Amino acid sequence: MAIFNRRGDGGIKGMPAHVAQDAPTKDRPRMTKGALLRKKLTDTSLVHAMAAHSPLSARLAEEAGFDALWASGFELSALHALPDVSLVSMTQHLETVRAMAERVDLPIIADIDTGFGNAINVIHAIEHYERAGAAAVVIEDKSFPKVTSLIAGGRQDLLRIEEFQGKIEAALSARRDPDFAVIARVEALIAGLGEAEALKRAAAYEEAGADLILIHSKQKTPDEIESFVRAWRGRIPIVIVPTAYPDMTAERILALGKIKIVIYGNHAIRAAVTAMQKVFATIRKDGGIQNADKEIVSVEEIFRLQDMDQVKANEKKFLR
Ligand code: SPV
Ligand code: MG
Repeated sequence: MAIFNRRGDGGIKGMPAHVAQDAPTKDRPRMTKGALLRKKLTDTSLVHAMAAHSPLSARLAEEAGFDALWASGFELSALHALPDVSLVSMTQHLETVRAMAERVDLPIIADIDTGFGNAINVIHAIEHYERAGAAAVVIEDKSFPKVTSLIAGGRQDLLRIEEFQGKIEAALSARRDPDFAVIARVEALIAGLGEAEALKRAAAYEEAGADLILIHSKQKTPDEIESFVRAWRGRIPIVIVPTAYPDMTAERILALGKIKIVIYGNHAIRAAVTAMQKVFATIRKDGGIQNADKEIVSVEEIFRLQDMDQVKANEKKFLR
C-alpha cells in the first residue's frame, strides 16, 4: 500500500534515505514536518495521533509517547465552549496549530473541517497551515458551514464529488512541500448514505490526488468501518477516528491491514473536562482546597511544563 499518493508516477514512492533522519547536519537540513509524518508512516505499522487543543495538551500528548497530534476542530470549539459548527475561525485554529508547533516536535495533523469555504479558501488555508508548521491537513467533504459529525440527527450535507475533487486538487497545488499530506475525509457513512457511496467517494478522492482517506463513522461498533476497509481497493492508506466505536483496538485495526493512522479524536478535552468537574466539585463540597489539592498535580509540575528551569538558568547566565 502506498504511503502517499503520487498521481501519475505509479503511486508508490520510497522515501529517499537522506530525509529519513531527524537530526539536521550541515549538508542535510532538518526534515520538514511533512517528511517527519511520512517517516513515521513508513517506520511504524500504525501511527497513533492524540487530539490536542492547546500547546499544553500537545506537550502532554508528546510526553505520553504518541506519534502525532490531531489539531481537532471539535476540541478547539469545546475549549471555547462553542459547538463544532464552523464557528471557530480559521485564524483561531491556525494560531492554535502554530502555537502547538512552536512547543512540540510531533507532526501535527490539522483538522481544517471543510477548508473554510470553497477551493479558493482551501488554497489560502493550505499556504497558512504549512507555514504554521502542520504536517498534514484533513479536509472533509461536507458543505460549509458544517455540523459536527457525531451529533445524533445532525444535518450532514455533502458536496458534489466533483466539487470536493476540486478542493483536493486546490490543496495539492498550494502545498510547497510535496510531503505535506492532504487527507480527504469521507462523510458518506456519517450522512447515512451507505458503504457504496463511501467507497465511490473515497476512490474519487484518491483519483484527485489525496494522500490518505479518512473514513468516519458514528456507529457504536466497528463493523461499519471494518466492512468499508475490507472493501477498499484503493492504493492509499486509511485513517480512522474510533470515538464512537471504542472497541476498535489497535490489534483489530492492524488485523485489517490498510489503516495507517488512528486518531483519538477528543480525549484531551474530555479528560480535561472530567478532571475539572471532579476537582471543582470537591472544592465546592469541602468549602476549600484542602482535599482537592492532593488530587491534582503540584505547582512545580506546571513549572516544569512551562520550562521554568530554563528561565532560571538563563537568569543566572544573562542577568547582570
Ligand atoms: C474533530 O475532532 O474535530 C473531528 C472528529 O473532526 S469528530 O468530532 O468525531 O467529527
Ligand atoms: Mg473536526
